[in-house]
Amino acid sequence: MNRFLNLAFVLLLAGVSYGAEKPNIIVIMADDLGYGDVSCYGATRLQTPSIDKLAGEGTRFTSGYCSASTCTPTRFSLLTGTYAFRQKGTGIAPPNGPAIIKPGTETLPSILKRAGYATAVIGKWHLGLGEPAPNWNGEIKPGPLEIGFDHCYLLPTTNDRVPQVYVEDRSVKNLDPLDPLIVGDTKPSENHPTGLTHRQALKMDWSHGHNQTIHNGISRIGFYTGGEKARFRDEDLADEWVKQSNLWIEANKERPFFLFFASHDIHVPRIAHERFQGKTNLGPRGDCILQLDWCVGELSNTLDRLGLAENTMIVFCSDNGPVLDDGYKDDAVEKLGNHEPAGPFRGGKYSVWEGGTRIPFITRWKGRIKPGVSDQVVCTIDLAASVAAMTGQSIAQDACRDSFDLLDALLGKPGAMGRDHLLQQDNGSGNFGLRTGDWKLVKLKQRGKSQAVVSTQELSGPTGQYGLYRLSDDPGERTDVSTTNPKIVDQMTVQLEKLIVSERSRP
Ligand code: NG6
Ligand code: CA
Repeated sequence: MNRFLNLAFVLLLAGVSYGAEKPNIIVIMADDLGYGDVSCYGATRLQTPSIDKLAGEGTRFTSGYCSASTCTPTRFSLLTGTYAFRQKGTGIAPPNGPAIIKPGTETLPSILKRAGYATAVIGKWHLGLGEPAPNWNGEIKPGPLEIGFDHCYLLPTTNDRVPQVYVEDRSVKNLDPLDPLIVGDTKPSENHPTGLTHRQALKMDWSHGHNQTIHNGISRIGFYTGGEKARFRDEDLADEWVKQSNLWIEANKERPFFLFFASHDIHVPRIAHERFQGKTNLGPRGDCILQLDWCVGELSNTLDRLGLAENTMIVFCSDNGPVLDDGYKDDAVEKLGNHEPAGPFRGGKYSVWEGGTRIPFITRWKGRIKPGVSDQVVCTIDLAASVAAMTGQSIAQDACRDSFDLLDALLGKPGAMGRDHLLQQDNGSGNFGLRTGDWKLVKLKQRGKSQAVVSTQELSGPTGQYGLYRLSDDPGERTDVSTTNPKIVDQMTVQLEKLIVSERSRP
């Protein structure tokens, strides 16, 4: 008895709780990848064998969501477990934007770190760095290392924004102090070449925005000079992140690890490595999907090689729905043909229609998740509470305020329930979607027409501020049934407004 008590005491001190499981966790988040962009979700114009293999070995969700239809708010919610609209300044982050997630915030990585995990983010960050701005030539802080990651290897924002350098832990990699990196939003000198002044020489022309500093033949959002030795080629991003991920996994294979692999594919500018260029008939957008699939295959191979596949849970997802023309002339519209980036859903990036946030969502844990398909509603925002439950960690009441413990549903357990409701937001305009069971309410406060081309279909309605759709009959949200279902509209409007003004929704 005494020996048992001693053992229990030792386990308690070591933070081990009974029933807790600590598999490695890899979250692979694609960028701007739509529900219909991969073959296991219905794409026929290209094949994504590695993503399909994950789906075949795990649970493929047909109602898997990200929280928002743009990048920054989805990533904010993934990491904090809180709806982004609850915090100001969580819209698309600019090149010199400060760290949006404040040090001390409970996050997915901080929970896992407490559970004894090694934690890293490799890939696109887009959640701001530094305070009040990133110190490109010195220590870049706060950043991922202040909110629970042990290691980071980042593209600071998006690759259509300046600068094209890696931030490794707290500094710009390979920066020569004699050639400082200067990033700004005003033109550095009269003769600084831009996408406007040197348009003829660009290797990929812009269609809207994206006409400032040129690097690697592509003009971007924002201006920069210097840091020449630190700059990368767009073509090499995916390879570098796979290489860095493999190194990090190998170095941390003896303990539980959490890797957030944040791919830049298939965000603009869509410049895949030369070996993928022209390999689909969908243009660069399709080629980048192949590159993304290759990354997934490489990471899976690494797990197999190291004998970790049965001890690693992979979550594959996207940060928002698809867009065709997002600022560069890359033939995404012209070569689309019958490819349906959002699958059967309406809208895409920037919208609160299903296409904005319903995404490919796959969980795989070999030997633990029984292969299958689930129609339960799950969201990237739920990973924080779910992995806390899995690893036996408790979360303070005021943290991860909208994250639900959906562990059983995420593990594909038969009969396990997903969410009964989910709020969907855009970049923060005040438009919302609310899915409750089979019903979807949209609140359209703003209807500005953006220059981005999200779909080749022109759909109208609803006529009022609110629209109601029944997803089982009408997954494409074509027919507004609000006038024939006034009670449901009333109930859901009250539910939506409550969710918006309340501080939290986590049970
Ligand atoms: C928009 C950009 C778009 C893309 C988006 C962020 C223009 C005209 N458009 O402002 O190209 O970068 O921001 O995308 O500049 S996200 O996936 O990171 O949210
Ligand atoms: Ca995105």
